[in-house]
Amino acid sequence: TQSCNSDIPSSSLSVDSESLQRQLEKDVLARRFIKDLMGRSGLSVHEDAVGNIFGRWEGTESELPAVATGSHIDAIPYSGKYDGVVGVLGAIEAINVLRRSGFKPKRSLEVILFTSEEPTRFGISCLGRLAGYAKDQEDLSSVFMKEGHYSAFLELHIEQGPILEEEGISIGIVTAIAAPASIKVDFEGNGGHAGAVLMPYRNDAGLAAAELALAVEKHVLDSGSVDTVGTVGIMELHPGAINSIPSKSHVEIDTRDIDESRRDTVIEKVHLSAIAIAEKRKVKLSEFRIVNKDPPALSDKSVIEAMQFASQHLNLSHKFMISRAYHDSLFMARISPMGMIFIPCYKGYSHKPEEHASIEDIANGVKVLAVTMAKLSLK
Ligand code: HGY
Ligand code: MN
Ligand code: MN
Ligand code: MN
Repeated sequence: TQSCNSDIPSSSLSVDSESLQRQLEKDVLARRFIKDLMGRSGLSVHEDAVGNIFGRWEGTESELPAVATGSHIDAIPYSGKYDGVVGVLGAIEAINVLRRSGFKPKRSLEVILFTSEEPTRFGISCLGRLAGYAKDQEDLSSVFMKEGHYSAFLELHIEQGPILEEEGISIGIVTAIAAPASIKVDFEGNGGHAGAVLMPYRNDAGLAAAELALAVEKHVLDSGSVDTVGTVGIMELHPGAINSIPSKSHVEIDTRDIDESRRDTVIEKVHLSAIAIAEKRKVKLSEFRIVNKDPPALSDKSVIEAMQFASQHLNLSHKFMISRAYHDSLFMARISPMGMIFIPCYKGYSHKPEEHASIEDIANGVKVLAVTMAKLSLK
């Protein structure tokens, strides 16, 4: 049956901004807190073998694939408290909004807290889907979701860029997510005494790392597009003493682009540079490991239309845009029609303590998420 829009909650939805703001502050209590919130929202809660947490609101036709939404609550060091968290607490509040409005889901609605989206803890991002750390294979297979498991997957997230705030637009409707890749590189040299070893006799692993970092910048800038980015966020020198020539260096590189082949060209050039630098400086290139090299993801047309309907229904300004950050949605797009809802954040800041989103913008995002889920649930 076609969902008639009269079943969609009216635009006078009520978001409990007070408690949502408080929840954002309290987020540090982490998963237990989230499971407790899910329970209080009447969701039935279960956890899988890698710690993804699912809260489910059974629909009237619960045998149909559910509509899911979610994000992450883990963060990188010295960062903010909105990246990911808005998409988990906001999703639970969207369920509360629908319940308060008297909405009855046809397809079940599921809120997901994904384990370890950030690469900080385990050196690889979005662990909750692609690789598990369950105690054995049998458990791990229980983690994988099959294509069609959900009828749609949505993620509410801060933009982590300046566009919405600069243009005074309330909602970003994400059409694509850029393709991320990460590389780990190790150089080894002889090291030695910083005073006693004259320059001609050195093979300094630290300078090899420094030269590679500049090579990353050069290859990225030479890509021919401003959409290509590259970052050396980690550079470790061993033994890390002012008066000892680095005998080892460890470099971690993040490079992305909305064009996958352009990104892959950068990776190839960086690899050639690492080999050339090792030769020139007589150090050993002991590791050049591509940790991940993911394709971009496109949002699904029907989900985009539902997000656009919701923004119009709520009379909120909105624009189509791409996400240069990756998200749990990048991987969920491989098994389900995907869509992301962006809200503005302060000066576009993210992955730093100044990250901030106003509770008004968060409430707008929650309402758009609620109406989008309602529309997709009645499909
Ligand atoms: O790095 C990213 O794009 C995400 O915030 N983990
Ligand atoms: Mn992040
Ligand atoms: Mn995030
Ligand atoms: Mn290494």
